[in-house]
Amino acid sequence: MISSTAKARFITIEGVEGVGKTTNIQFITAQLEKARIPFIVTREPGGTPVAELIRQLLLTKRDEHICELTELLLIFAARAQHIHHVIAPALREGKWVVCDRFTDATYAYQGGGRGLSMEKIAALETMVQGELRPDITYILDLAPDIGLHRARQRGELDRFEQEKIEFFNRVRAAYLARASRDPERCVVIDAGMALVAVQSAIRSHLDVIL
Ligand code: T5A
Repeated sequence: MISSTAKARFITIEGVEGVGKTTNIQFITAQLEKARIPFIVTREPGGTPVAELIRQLLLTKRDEHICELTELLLIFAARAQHIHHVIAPALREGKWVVCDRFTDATYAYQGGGRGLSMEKIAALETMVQGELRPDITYILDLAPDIGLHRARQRGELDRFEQEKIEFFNRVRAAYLARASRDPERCVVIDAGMALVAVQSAIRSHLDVIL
């Protein structure tokens, strides 16, 4: 129920590449500003100088193959750093945190995409995050070929964006599976709609919370 999210302060935004996360985070923060809610905006992987270095390791294509387990551990290493230095302090200070991707991305990309066990991911989630979970997650849902087309228009593709379409189909399916298991937290929005319609859907949800 919406009323149960009245105290929500940790918002994440998720979806496959090029789905409009960055664009819609700007919209979300504009709504928070209007409501005079103190907030920070951050992203994963990244959000601190060290975590941003790990992001570079993860996104840059190299001759040496990064094995699946290394990828998973790097993502959680960056997340531990990010939580310790940025997310937890902001929440303690009463600031809302708006984060571009979080652990749902790990379940979707490393679990769905790479095929790592969800149990292994859940064990790391508990180790790194303790009780910390997002209060609201907007999952922007879009056919991966459309999102990748948008991403390609920006130029060079990163290590993930070079994956085959089947990889992204599994990522999308994993996001939707998580949303159906946790409908109170996850708000699925059709990101194939015009931007104004996507933002209207986000605003309808945010208006109730704010
Ligand atoms: N990763 C991350 C993991 O594998 N595991 C993890 O645990 C985590 C946290 C990070 C990569 O790391 C992986 C997943 C990722 O591959 P990223 O930079 O966060 O990469 O993710 P990207 O998806 O690559 O981010 P993008 O910047 O490409 O996409 P956005 O932010 O979703 O899209 P945005 O807002 O830049 O929009 C793209 C274009 O589409 C237009 C925009 O104007 C822009 O030109 N657009 C629309 N056009 C038409 N209609 C709409 N409704 C539109 N919305 C936006």
